[in-house]
Amino acid sequence: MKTHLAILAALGLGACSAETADMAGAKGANECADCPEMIAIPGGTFEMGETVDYGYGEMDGPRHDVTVPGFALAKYEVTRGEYGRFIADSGYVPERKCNAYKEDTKWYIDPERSWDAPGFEQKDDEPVVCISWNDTQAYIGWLNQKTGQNYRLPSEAEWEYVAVGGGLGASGQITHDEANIGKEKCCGGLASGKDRWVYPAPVGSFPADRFGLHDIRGNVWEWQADCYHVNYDGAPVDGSARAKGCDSPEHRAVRGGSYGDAAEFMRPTFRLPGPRGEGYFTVGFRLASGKASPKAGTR
Ligand SMILES: [Ca+2]
Ligand SMILES: [Ca+2]
Repeated sequence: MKTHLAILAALGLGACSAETADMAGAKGANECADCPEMIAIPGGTFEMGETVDYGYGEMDGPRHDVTVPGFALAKYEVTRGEYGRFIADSGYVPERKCNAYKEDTKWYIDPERSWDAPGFEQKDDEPVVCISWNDTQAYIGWLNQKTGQNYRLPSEAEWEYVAVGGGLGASGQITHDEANIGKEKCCGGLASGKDRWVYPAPVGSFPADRFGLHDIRGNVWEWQADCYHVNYDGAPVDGSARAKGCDSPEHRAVRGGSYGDAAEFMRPTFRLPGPRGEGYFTVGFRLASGKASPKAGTR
């Protein structure tokens, strides 16, 4: 996502060691008409993060062991159709602060754009964008009330764990045959090979990873539960989201790159911050559920 969304980056791989899954709360399929399709992810320990320095100081490290309990992650990004049902049912008014860019412009908040008018044509089976982190929380609150489930955003640890263990482009070598990505050089969408999309593709247009998850890489960035901190000093090591001690408490992390980004942004350890009250025309979200309750351990 253009370099301005932030400042930052990283790379790394770690071996996943599968353990007996604690699948408390993990759902393997649709629980109800309004419930998203969830994939059970077995727990394990992996090496998270890698220290990098792009000229702004060290970030995204140190590399450290994290043990992720079994949990469940949605097979697809939340779609525009799903978000639209929430809006129609609840009357919720999303924050209309959608960041976008045009050719040769920097990011700016475009008051004309919103989840239902992101600046390009969209169908209901494409991922919703232009929603803030706060808007994701409103959706999750509504969905939990409606379904009796306990959905949430994934933690950065959970997301990186599946990005590494999913096997798809774990080295960061994602191509247009594997995911909806953008131009090699900054910035914007590009259709090439099996990637026929300049803007978001219908979810599930590309092959699933080893877990059965689609579009972890590319299509749209995905909001994470964690407040943003430049490195992992003081971060939980139990797979839970970082909720305190952040140097940017009003920012939340996004992961995975988008239709408008080059493959280098798809590396498992790559992360960027965004203000929780603003959206981006390249950022959506994905639901998680199941165990990720904080324990005492931190780095
Ligand atoms: Ca594309
Ligand atoms: Ca994605």
